[in-house]
Amino acid sequence: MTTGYERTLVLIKPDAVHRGLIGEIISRLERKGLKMVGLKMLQLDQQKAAIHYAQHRDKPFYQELIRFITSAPVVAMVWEGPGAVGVVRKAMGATDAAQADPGTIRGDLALDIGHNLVHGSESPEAAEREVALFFNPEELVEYTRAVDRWITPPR
Ligand code: DAT
Ligand code: MG
Repeated sequence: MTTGYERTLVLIKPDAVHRGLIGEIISRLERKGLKMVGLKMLQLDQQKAAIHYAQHRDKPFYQELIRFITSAPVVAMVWEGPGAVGVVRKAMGATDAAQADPGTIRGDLALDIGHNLVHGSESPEAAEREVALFFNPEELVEYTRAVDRWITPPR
C-alpha cells in the first residue's frame, strides 16, 4: 500500500441489500476514487456480530442492532486511499440518517438511525481490527490502476 494511504472496512448492511442499493453504494465509493481491495458477501453469525459491535454492548439499542445486522447478508469490503477512513465516514453521513447531510449515502437514501445502510470504520485502529475480523490477508488484493495518476497524482 502506498505510504500515507489507509484501508477501511465498509459493510453494506441488510437494509441496503434488501433494498437493492449494493451497486449504488459501491458506485459512490468507486466514483470518489477509492480503490476496492477486498469484497465478499456473508451473513454474520451472533459471535462475529458481537465482536464487530463490542463497543456498543451496553447500549440500549444493542440487542436490536445484533438482530438487524445478523438478519440478512451483508457485503463486506475493504477500500483503500489517502485518508480512506475519514473519506468513507464523510461519504456515509451522520449515524441518524434523518439528520445526515444531502449528498451522503445516508442523507440521500435513508431515514432511520437503525436502518442506515452502511458501516464504515471509525479510526485507522478500528479499521485494522475490523478488516482482520472480516478478511484473511490473502483475500486482500494489491493492484495498480492506470487512472490513479488522474485521481491521486504523485507529488
Ligand atoms: P456509526 O454506524 O455511524 O459508526 P455507531 O458506531 O455509533 O454509528 O453505532 C453503530 C450502529 O448502531 C449505527 O450504525 C446504528 C445503530 N445505532 C447507533 N445509535 C443508535 C440509537 N441511538 N438507536 C438505534 N440504533 C442506533
Ligand atoms: Mg461506528
